[in-house]
Amino acid sequence: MAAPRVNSDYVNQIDKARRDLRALIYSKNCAPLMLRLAWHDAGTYDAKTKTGGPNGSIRNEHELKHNANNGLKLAVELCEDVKVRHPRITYADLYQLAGVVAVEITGGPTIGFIPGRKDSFISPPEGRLPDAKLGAAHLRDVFYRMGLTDKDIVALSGGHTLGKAHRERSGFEGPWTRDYMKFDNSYFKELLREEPSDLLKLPTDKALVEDPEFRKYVRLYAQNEDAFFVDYAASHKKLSELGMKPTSTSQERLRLAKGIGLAVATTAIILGFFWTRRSN
Ligand code: TBV
Repeated sequence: MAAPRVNSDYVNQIDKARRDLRALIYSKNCAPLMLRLAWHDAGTYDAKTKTGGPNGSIRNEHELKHNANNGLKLAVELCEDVKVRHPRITYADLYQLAGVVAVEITGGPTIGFIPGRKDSFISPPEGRLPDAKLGAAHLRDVFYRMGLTDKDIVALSGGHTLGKAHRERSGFEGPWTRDYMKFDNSYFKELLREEPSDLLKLPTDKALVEDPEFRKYVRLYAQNEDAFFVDYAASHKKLSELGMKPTSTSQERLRLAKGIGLAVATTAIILGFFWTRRSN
């Protein structure tokens, strides 16, 4: 499918969809689910084959049936209300915008959003998202495949500051933090706690404290929420733009055209100057 034409009308619709999403997520209390939707649409990216990624394919019936996506049909249906009101916006943009708004309205950092993602009906094979039962090596396999780094892994895992696991969806149960509708650095504080708690720790969560490279970031983010917010916003933006060619937006083409025009004009003036001097 073609990339949407990102003109002023499109940007306008994005602004309106952003407001609709704030209201929707507030009234349905579904920020964690929306963040998970954005992550699962984007987290299938394979940098080598340039397949998967934030392309709206998660709305396909068969991709929603992938094991990792249990429960996300509800999120896709909720987004459909916004899609109907702003039909030009691609599903790919809409789901990523929902993730950005979910973090914002629960108190997290502001995440830059660039529109222009293409929709696809081609779903990636099952098994590209991380398996909660595996450890550090597996997390690296999955995130390196997307072109992401150790720092991205730890920062993005901080997304578990929101929400909880549901036995009927994943087999696990319970929240990772006490105030699970607030986006903060408490996930990392809980990871480093010595005394046992009743909060959820998956094998993928434990891997972050046990691996020395991951642990450095866990300690930093537990101590310094500002550092976590800066890194989280950068990693989330990267995740949301995997496989996207930002230069294809019409605004950037316009900027490029202006730049070339200016360069040509400057050259002409300089040449003209020397030409005049020579002929005098
Ligand atoms: C839910 C673990 C954001 N994450 C969630 C569940 C599990 C995991 C529970 C699902 C349920 O029962 O409702 C088991 N999440 C993982 C693993 C995968 C996954 C291993 C791979 C399939 N998670 C995450 C990142 C981000 C999240 C990078 C966001 C940036 N996940 C997330 C939220 C919620 C879950 C906000 O994966 C709560 C949803 C790298 C809700 O409350 O409904 C940390 C990492 O995707 C594993």
